[in-house]
Amino acid sequence: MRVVTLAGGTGAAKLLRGLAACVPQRDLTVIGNTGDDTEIWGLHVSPDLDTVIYALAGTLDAERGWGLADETFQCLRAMAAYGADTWFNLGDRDLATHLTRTRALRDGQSLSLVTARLAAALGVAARILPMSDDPVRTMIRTPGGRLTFQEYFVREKALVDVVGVDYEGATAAQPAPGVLDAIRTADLVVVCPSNPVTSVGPILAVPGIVDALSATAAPVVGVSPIVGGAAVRGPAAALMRTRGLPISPLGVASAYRPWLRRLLIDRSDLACVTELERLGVQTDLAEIVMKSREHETELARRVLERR
Ligand code: FO1
Repeated sequence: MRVVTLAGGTGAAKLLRGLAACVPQRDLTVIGNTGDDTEIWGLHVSPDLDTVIYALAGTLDAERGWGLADETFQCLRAMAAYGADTWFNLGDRDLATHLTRTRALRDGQSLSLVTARLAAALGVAARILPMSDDPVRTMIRTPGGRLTFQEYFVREKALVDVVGVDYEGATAAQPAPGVLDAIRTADLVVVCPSNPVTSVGPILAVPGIVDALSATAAPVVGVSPIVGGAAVRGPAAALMRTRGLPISPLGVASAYRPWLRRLLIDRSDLACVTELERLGVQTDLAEIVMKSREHETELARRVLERR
């Protein structure tokens, strides 16, 4: 069974670990968000791709949900002594990933190629595809000016007001090799419980991807990142508001219409079922907040259920 997933970072990583416990990794394709990519100390950092790779390699830091487990930050401290910006915490071993990626990109390799190399080197058998090899950057419009996603999320701790979100470069971007084909030939497409505006939104903004989602014969199944009127984690609520989306599974379904066939929502959102079904989205109640590995696998099992 070929399972294709659209994925952001931390929330997606948990479900992907669950899916990898249910299907062989080689049957799993991840289309990852690169709108969060950024340059730190001259290095190209792809946080969401790395989070997914580390999760499937079994080396992701479980507490933080990003970076490597048992990481040290000696280089970060040394950079601080030189007066460098240190609001983005690059770990010592994580740096090896960014150094390798940056060198390969400078040598003319595509982001897809270097991503595949990094994943293979870490023993990940799943196919990890960036949404595009072209630069697409999620820019957050605030009353004080535009910020990159990482400036907004990490440096400003998502505490500034948001007036809009742009996917810079998206209209000129092409899907990375294999992305459209993977969607078209999938047996199941899964939209991970990631932020609809800043994690899945940039993927959908790449021309051709929404058309492929609409045309695929595979059911497209989503897992709501919103539970009981709030995001499970992160600033999804504030960002959805800028798009006029209700902060509920209904807002998630609206962002993914008309191609979303089925949505798993938390039991506490039972009240949304009638309206969701009216929108043409089959709805399943589940335990959405993944607090343990068993829980990740259980939710993945529910996602894989045929209806
Ligand atoms: N998130 C933070 O909240 N603070 C950090 O300092 C931070 C560093 C970091 C380094 C490498 C990496 O791959 C991810 C990192 N993240 C950090 C996570 C990242 O900012 C976000 O979780 C994603 O971009 C959102 O999906």
